Parts: sequence; structure tokens; C-alpha cells
Amino acid sequence: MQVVRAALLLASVRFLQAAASGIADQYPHFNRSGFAIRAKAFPDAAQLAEFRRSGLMKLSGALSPDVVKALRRHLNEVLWAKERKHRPAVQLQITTPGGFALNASMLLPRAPSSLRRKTYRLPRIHELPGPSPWKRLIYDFRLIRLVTQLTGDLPRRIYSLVFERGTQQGIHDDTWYELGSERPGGMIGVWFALEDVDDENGALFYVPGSHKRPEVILNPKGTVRRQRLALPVRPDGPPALQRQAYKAVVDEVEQQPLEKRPIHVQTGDVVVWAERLLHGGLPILNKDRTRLSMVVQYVCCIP
Ligand SMILES: O=C(O)CCC(=O)C(=O)O
Repeated sequence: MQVVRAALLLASVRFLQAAASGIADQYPHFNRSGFAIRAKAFPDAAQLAEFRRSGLMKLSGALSPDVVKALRRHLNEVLWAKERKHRPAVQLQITTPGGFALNASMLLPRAPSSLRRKTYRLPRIHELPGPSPWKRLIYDFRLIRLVTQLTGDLPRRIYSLVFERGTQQGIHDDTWYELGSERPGGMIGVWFALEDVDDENGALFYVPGSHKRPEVILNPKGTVRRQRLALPVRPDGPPALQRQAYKAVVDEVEQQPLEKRPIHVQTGDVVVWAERLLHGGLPILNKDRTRLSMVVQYVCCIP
């Protein structure tokens, strides 16, 4: 318990030092006014212990209904504005079940609204110019403090994806997609439930404890850890080679029996997973149901 307290204190001190030394310059969209994450949702010692043990923790009710409403409204009225020319130039990537390989993609102003019935993702929502509720949440002061506490450093690189439906993404560890940090455990995935999720609309699943498996160098040509842990074909490489590389690593991982544990959540819950945790998206059983969510990978400890 004392060790946990000391670690929390150290992380807070580091965070405050960083805040004092110009964090706002690093995070131009840093959200200091009205917090998007509720203070009461912060993990207690038992949740932090669970995170270290299993590689995942759920922060129930972390988002207020107002935050969720603002995000949903932005999706429906701005990103998917009725008049296509009013939509921002955000990429839309159509996804298929299994390992991710970049196949069809287009800008939102070119996308017919019927695509909303497909599984798609909107990458880099945090780079949308101007203010938006997505950015407010991603750069939330409390959230950045939590990330700092869990990884031991401020995030240096951020990735984000918005999904309107379950992803059905095959089992993976985010470092396979070059999302790793230069220091083990220096990245975390934060997943925001903007809708209730159960067995019908493509729940997340994870393999408890899998973040502790020994590291495997998948790409010996890589010069830094982030590249060495990644699949040998880049995420924007030829899809056929991507799939082949993905299958090879999954076959290897699945030689061990794996417990794939589903995560059911309620709107406003936030799930945090550790770097190298095996996880993915379960099949969608009811195609009429959406599963609005966002995942943000915070990568720390990168020069
Ligand atoms: O939301 C999901 O179903 C899975 C997302 C995911 O695994 C990821 O983005 O790394």
C-alpha cells in the first residue's frame, strides 16, 4: 500500500513539475477548464492493483452524460453533417473482421451516409483543427495526469480512433501496430464507451495477464523498441502482406491456451489497458446495433 502511495505521489509531483514547465505548450489543446473526466472515477489502490495484475481496469461512470452527449452530437451533426461539403476532412477507413489492414479509405466529405451501417473507423480525431469535444476529452487534465501516473511520464505521442460499430478486430497487442513506447509499459490504451456494450454489439475482449508475456522481436530490422515489436509490414504496407504477417504472429500466440474475457460496459465507462495486453473486438451479433466508442493510445517515453 505504501509503495502504491509513494508511486502516486511521485507521479503527481512529476505531473505538476511538467505542468509548471510548459505542458500547455506541448498540448495546445490542453483542457484545463471544466474537466471531462469525473474525479470520482479515478482508480483506487484495488483498481490499480488489478491493472498491474490483469493489464486492464474499468473506470465506471468516468464520463458525465453531458460529455457523452456532446461527442454524439458532434459525430451526428458535424462529422456526419447532412451536407457533405460541411463535413471536416477526416479520414474514414472501412474495416473488416480480423487483423487490421488498410483497405478502403476516403475523406468524410466524400463518404455516403450509408457507410455508417458498415464497420468503419475515424483515425486521428485529436488532430481535427479547432476546438471539439473529442479534443477536450483526449487532452483532459485529469486524464493526462492518470496517464502520467500509469506510465511514469507525460504522453509524447497520441493516436486516436473513433468507431461507430463494434470493430470485430482480431486478437492483437497494440505494439504490433507500432504503438509501443521505448520503455516497457510506457504506453496505455484508453477506451471510452459512448454507448452500452454487451454480447450483441461487439464487446471488447482481453486476455488477462497477457501484457506480462515475454517480448518477441517481430521486426529485427527495427532500430528502436517501437519498431522491433511491430509486425514486419508497416500498417500502411500491402494489405496481403499485412494479413500474412498478422496470421503468423497470431498463430504463434494462440499456441498457448488463451482466456478471452469479454468486457461489458455502460455508456460513460472508460477502460484502460496496458501496453502489450492482448485484446480485440468480439463479433457483432445484432447488426442493427451501433457501439459508439473511441480509443486513444498515449505513448510516453519516446525521445
Ligand atoms: O474497440 C475495439 O473493439 C477494439 C479496439 C482495439 O483493439 C484497438 O484499437 O487497439
